[in-house]
Amino acid sequence: LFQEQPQTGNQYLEDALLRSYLKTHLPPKVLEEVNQDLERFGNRLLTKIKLLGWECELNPPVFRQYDAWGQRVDHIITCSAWRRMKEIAAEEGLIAEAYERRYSNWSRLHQAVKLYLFSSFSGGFSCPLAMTDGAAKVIESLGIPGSLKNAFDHLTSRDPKMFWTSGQWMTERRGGSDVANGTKTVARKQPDGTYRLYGFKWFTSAADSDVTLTLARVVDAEGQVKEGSSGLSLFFLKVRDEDGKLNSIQVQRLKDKLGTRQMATAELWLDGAKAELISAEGRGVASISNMLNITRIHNVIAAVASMRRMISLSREYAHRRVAFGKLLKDHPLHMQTIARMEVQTRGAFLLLMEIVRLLGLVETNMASEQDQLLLRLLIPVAKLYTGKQASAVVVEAMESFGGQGYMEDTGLPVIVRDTLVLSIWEGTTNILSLDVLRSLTKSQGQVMAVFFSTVQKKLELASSTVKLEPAVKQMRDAISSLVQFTQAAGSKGAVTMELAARDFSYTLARIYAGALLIEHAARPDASSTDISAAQRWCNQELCPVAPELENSSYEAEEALMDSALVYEGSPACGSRL
Ligand code: UCC
Repeated sequence: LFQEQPQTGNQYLEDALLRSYLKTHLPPKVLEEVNQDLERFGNRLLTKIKLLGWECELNPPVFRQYDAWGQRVDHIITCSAWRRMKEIAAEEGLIAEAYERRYSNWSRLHQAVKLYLFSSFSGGFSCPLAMTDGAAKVIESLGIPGSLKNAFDHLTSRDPKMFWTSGQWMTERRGGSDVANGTKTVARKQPDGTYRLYGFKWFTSAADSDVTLTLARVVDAEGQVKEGSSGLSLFFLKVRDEDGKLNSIQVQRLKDKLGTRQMATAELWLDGAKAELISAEGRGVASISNMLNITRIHNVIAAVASMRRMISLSREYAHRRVAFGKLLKDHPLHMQTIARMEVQTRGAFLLLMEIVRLLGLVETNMASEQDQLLLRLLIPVAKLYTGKQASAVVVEAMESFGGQGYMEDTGLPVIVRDTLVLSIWEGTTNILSLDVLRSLTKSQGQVMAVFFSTVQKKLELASSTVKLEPAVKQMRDAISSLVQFTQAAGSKGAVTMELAARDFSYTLARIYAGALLIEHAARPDASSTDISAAQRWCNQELCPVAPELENSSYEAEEALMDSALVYEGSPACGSRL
């Protein structure tokens, strides 16, 4: 029995939704140029970059701690394909595009689309690019101070010889979520105004990067540090000096990860690493949030890209593979399964485009206050939701290949493994749900007002499209349930909201994506598939937080019962329950 290998072509040309989105939103002149660039890039991905990505998978980084003569060298050896990816990233302007702003507010979207096409072929190089973009963003938001101008130029360069990548060293031994309490690294001020960092960074991705941003606690004149979030400050450092020697950093070991194995993640000892303080003292978390918001958007890019890639392979395979006497594509149940994944991917894709559209407006001073609030809310919503969607879709898509999907050398398990991290790093689903609440609190509820008014406006656009009436009705019902929930939860206090945070965030994601799908389907040149995608999306439970409130899931007694259910029979806490 031999199977035919799925053969996909230029991923830009084959992505109908992407192309119709660009056609709808980009000004004609920008569309013309961007279209040309993406078609060319799609060919380069297909003919060159895809092979390099696979080479990166086959040749993961190796750690060499000592040389032949017993000298400690701590070399992380990466393969030539990985190093070539870095050059390609520069040549293609995968970071530069967003900062040069040659297409004004559309530059960010152009960059995001290129990253989206690149992601599944990048052999894991999307990760350093995410952090590089985040570092450039932090430096730009500081007004590109003189001391960081050189670094900014390197991070945003199109010259492969100049281009630098950045790390983001946030996670210490106590974990990566509770940064405020988990960060033990200290910073000692030097007579020349620089700092020396001492501490242990437990999870540093792309440890072969040129520079990094990291958090530490400044030691005061009495030798004390301030604990908690307000004791953290943000530092910039070069990983190596001019001679290529590590900056008083020791590599303890490389992490043995489930996926993203192409990319070196290391445990690092900082033993006096020379660094520059780049935030106000005690404003480390707020300052690194600029980076986090960018890396979280990259996470969304990767999530949508892996869904799109798996569907692309799956539909192509269905076109070739015969079972039970006919092609898979002629089995309605098989097509129904892929179509359901397609609808999920479309919703996620439009959420991504909305975020980068808004970011582009913010970065060119064209955003209203409402746009800024909406962006603040939608980043964690999209990150947490698409991470979960992607995990489900890629596993389902793997199954659509039968046993072949489980075979390593098809490359499919690699996509699955690499996707599973997307709901973990850059903030887990629950941490991001709490960040959604943080955005509500910080804006005193304004983000919700903007959310409701934006969704309503999008629905109004569809008022004359008869075929969208059922979807619009489902959305209006969901919105009124959400309004009722927010009123009810408001009178119940913080514990209710915390327990509801995940369902609430899912609700926001489903309603907002529903509005985007309806908006896209209400275009004059919308296709029947656009309408169907909107309708099918809206057929799901759009407001999962409402029935759960009805079920009393967020009451204190239910929270106690959660623990009882979890720990029944466990020797750990059994006696206390
Ligand atoms: O590093 C990692 C792996 C690297 C690999 C990267 C690859 C990316 C690949 C992408 C695809 C290929 S993983 C480590 C990830 N760690 C995190 O994401 C951290 C997760 N934890 C959180 O997000 C927490 O919620 C914290 C750390 C933000 C909580 O800290 P605090 O100090 O308790 O939070 P506060 O006190 O609420 O917030 C402190 C300040 C506030 O500002 P002010 O003081 O002005 O009121 C907040 O409003 O920070 C502000 N802030 C934010 N601002 C906090 N979060 C945000 C935000 N998201 N946006 C804007």
